[in-house]
Amino acid sequence: MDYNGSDTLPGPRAEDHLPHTAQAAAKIVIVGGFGVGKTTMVGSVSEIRPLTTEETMTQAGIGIDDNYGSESKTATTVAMDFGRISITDQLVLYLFGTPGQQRFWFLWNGLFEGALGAVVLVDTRRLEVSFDVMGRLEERGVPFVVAINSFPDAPSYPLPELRSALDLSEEIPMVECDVRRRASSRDVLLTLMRYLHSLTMTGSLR
Ligand SMILES: Nc1nc2c(ncn2[C@@H]2O[C@H](COP(=O)(O)OP(=O)(O)OP(=O)(O)O)[C@@H](O)[C@H]2O)c(=O)[nH]1
Ligand SMILES: [Mg+2]
Repeated sequence: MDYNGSDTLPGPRAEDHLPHTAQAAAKIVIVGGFGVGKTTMVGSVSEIRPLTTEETMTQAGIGIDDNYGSESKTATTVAMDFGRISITDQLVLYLFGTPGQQRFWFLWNGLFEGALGAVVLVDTRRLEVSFDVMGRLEERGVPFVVAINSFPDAPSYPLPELRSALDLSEEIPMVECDVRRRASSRDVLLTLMRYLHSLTMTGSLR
């Protein structure tokens, strides 16, 4: 077997190494329906090159793949996204984005395993899918925050109206975001961490 050239493989980059101050790590899942921006969020916020498992959506997927008229979307996650962010010097989050197409939802249970919390990404054009998503997290006892990813052509509603439409209880944080922006995605994760901390303080975190 020819191993010529194997020494030219790129080695780990400086940013791939865990900060030496890291003391704790938590697994966080980014979940939501098809095309809400999960892969975009993991990619925008990750400090390591994110792992994606995207496949091109082709004509063959017509009638099988979910489609809601997002003509510009050409790829879809078939297994998971993976990224990492140091949220403080001590705390590192491992981010797992789920596939959004319903035919891959069977993979979610594995991805939820050991997760400390979740971000539910919501597109206001398709609120209905969020009920299934939140229901599954509740079933698995994974606490979550809701982040409304604002697409330009999506209807904009006041957050209290959305909260009521999603039948979301008052204590669950809800924020607006633009997952293409690193700072915005990071703010969502900080909201989740603050929420998890408050649950720990009140003893409600399982
Ligand atoms: N305008 C706008 N476009 C966005 C935003 N977030 C994501 N997009 C675009 O919307 C498309 C969908 O994003 P993805 O990140 O692939 O969505 P996903 O949830 O991972 O999709 P699946 O894995 O197929 O479920 C991409 O073309 C993004 O560039 C946003 O906040 N605003
Ligand atoms: Mg994706």
